[in-house]
Amino acid sequence: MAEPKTPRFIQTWLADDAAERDAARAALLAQPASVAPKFFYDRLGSHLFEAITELPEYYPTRTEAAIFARHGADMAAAIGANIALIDLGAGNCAKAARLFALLEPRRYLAVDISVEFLRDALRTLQREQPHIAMAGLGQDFSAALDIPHELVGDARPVFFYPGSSIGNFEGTDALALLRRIRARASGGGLLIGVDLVKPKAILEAAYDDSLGVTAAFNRNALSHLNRLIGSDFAPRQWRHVAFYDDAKARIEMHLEARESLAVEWPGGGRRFAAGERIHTENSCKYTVEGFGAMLREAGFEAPRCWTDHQGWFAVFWAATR
Ligand code: AVJ
Repeated sequence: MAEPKTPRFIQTWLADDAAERDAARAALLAQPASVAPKFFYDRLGSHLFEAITELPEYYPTRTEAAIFARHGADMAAAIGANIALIDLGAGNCAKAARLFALLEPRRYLAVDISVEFLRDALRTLQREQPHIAMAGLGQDFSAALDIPHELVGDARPVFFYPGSSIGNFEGTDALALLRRIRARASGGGLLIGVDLVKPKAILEAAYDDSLGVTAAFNRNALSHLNRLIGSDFAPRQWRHVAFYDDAKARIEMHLEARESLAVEWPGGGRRFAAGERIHTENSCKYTVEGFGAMLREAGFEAPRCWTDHQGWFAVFWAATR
C-alpha cells in the first residue's frame, strides 16, 4: 500500500514573534485599548469558532452553505475547470471540502493563521482526497498575501474567501485586501461570502448567543495574549459586549472590565476603570449593491451574486482576466 500523503506545510506567521508581541502590547496601551481579531484563533479559539458555526443564533455559516447547496452547480459553471482553490482562513477546511465535488480543483491551498488547527484538518482531508494536491500555508494574509507560485503551478488561481471574514476589515483595508487578491488571481477569480445588513435583533443575537459560546470565544483572546506576551488577564473579570452600529453597518465586539482592575506583563501594564472596554472585533455588513461596487472598485469585472431566499447572506463570483 502507498504511504498516505502528507500535505506540504509552509509557515510564515508566528504569533509570538517579537514584532507581533510589540504590536499587541501597543494596542493594549492605546486609548481605547484593542486586541486584533486574529488573536481569537489559537487552537482553542478555532474550536470555539467551529462551535459558534453550529449555534442556532449564528445564521451565517448555514445560510452560506444553503446558497452553495442550491447554486453550487451554477457557480461551478461560471468558475470553470483546471483550478487551484486557494482558501483564505480555511479553518477546518470543511467549506472548501464541500465544494470539491463541484469544482474539481486540481490543487487545494489552505491558508490560515491558526497553524496547528489547519495542519490537523488538512492532514485528514488529504487522506480522504488523495487525488487533489494539497498544501498548507500558516500565514497572516491580512499583512501580506504571499502564495508561492509553485503551489499554484499552471492551474487557474481561484481564491475562496467564505464566511464573511472580509467583514473584519474596515472600508479601505477591505478594498486593499480585495485588490491584493485580484492582483494574484489572473485567469481565475474570487469566490467570496458576504454577510448582509438585516434587522438588528437577528444580528445581535448571532454575536451574543444564549449559551455564551461567543462570549467564551471573545474572552479566549485574553488567554491567548497571556501566553504570547506574559500578561495576567483574568478572563472572568471581563464581560462580553456585542452590539450592532447602524450608522457603521457593523457588529462591534468588546470586552468590558467588570470592576476596576490592573493588568501586568513583563515590562509594562495598565489599569482599566470599571466599565472600560477593549475593542476586539468589527464585523462589517454589506448590501448586495455596496459589495458589488466594492468588487468593481477593486478591479473585478461584472461580479455575479447569489443570495438565500431571506436575503441574509450573499456569495459573489468575480472573475479576473
Ligand atoms: C470569522 C470574522 C466571519 O464576524 O461573524 C463570529 C467571527 N465573531 N462570532 C464573524 C465571529 C463572533 C466571524 N468571522
